[in-house]
Amino acid sequence: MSGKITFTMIKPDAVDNGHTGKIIDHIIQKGFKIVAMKYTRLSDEKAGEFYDIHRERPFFKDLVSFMTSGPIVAAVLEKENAVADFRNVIGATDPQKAEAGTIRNLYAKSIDANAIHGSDSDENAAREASFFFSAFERF
Ligand code: IDP
Ligand code: MG
Repeated sequence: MSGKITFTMIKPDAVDNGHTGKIIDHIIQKGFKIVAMKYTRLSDEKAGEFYDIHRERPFFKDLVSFMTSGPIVAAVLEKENAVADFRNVIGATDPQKAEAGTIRNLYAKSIDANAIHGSDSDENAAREASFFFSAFERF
């Protein structure tokens, strides 16, 4: 059964490049409802905890340092089949491989600074939403 919410972050590169407004509009145009949103900045500890699943990967240190390098916009999005549909809206992790018209194709420059995060499962969507928004702790 596919769930109704997913979690996203507009990453520091996209916020710094002034793409926040265009990305939010893109998300809304694709049929997602924003049910929580926050402009914030991650600490080393929070970024490490968020990406705990990647702790053993060679790029983990760079990922944490990138994700803490500037402000981000975190949001919870609602739509039928939210997780899978949103992964299609953002495109592949490597923007060179992201389909034309996806957010990463339009706004990302590299695999590490790739503009946006999207949850990869209903379970992680719930975990990530509750990580930023106490209102989602019940999901
Ligand atoms: P995803 O964001 O498309 O789900 P993941 O494999 O979950 O991709 O990786 C999390 C994040 O870690 C990516 O969005 C990207 O910022 C970074 N990342 C993934 N693979 C690499 C890599 O090979 N080099 C550098 N950074 C990477
Ligand atoms: Mg992922």
